[in-house]
Amino acid sequence: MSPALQSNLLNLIRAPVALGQGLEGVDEGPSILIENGLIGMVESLGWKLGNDSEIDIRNLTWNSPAADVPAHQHGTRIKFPKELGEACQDIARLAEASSKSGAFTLTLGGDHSVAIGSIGGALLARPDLGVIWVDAHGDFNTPETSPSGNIHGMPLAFLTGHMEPYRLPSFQWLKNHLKLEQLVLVGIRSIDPEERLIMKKWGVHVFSMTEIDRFGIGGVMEQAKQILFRSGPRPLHLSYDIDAVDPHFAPSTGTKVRGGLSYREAHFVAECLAETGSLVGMDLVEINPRLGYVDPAHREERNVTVEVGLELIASALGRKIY
Ligand SMILES: [Mn+2]
Repeated sequence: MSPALQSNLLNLIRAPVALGQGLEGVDEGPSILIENGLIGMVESLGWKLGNDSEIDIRNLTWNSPAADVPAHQHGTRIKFPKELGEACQDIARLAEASSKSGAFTLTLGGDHSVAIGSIGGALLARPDLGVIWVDAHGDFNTPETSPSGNIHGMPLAFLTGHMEPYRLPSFQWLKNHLKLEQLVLVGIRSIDPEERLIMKKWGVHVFSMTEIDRFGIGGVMEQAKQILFRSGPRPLHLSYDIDAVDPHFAPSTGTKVRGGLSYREAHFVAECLAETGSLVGMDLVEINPRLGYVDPAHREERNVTVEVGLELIASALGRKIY
């Protein structure tokens, strides 16, 4: 158990949300992880399952009209802000209550938009939360820079308050914003051109694959911890997008980018955060079992991705090699 927690309880939030991106199937992430033994694994590592909640997704349908946010230079609108704002608020209520109770909060996506809820909620309970965002992408788009309008490419713009100027009513519950000293990105290798400009302007702490090549994953994680613990220890949240892992090891995901974390690098990130004793929450998002399922020849791809996802959770929950 992490010393930052008040018990060995782990609360599970199932967030089968897919509207933050364009492919059906990512909403099956929570159920496939659980069918493949998540709860037994969690308990075998010494945790007790507390609340096991699933958010209500009846209003999340692909037929909803895009909200009336004016089209920007790419001609895209932000897609499903009302539906996703409400879903994230449900997640945030659960995450806030879980954080206040001193339990570990594990949120299963769903696409990465769910982290607006899990982290936004955790921030209401712990405003000093540090976040390690592990991802192939920058996830810092705004409606003006986003080529797609998909919210799963924007969660960090929401969480840091850079979406405030767009005044989306369904996200008004998001109160405590992440300061950039509370956030590091790891594993990044695909940033949209204008997204890159705003990330540089704002001074985001980014450890791209280039830094991982240069310093090794051990060196990068030391630097990441130095940033997050600069003014003393703080509780940490790991937001893990499975697409950070190289598609060779985790192919069943919607926006694959080559040149990602190796199997061991992916695990090291989680192991080294577990070792800090400060980890209080984790998201695992963007596993899309359907992408490895439609064609029976790809069954193996789906299986390996789910397996890697389960193993990364185990590493974050304290499983060690030795
Ligand atoms: Mn992401």
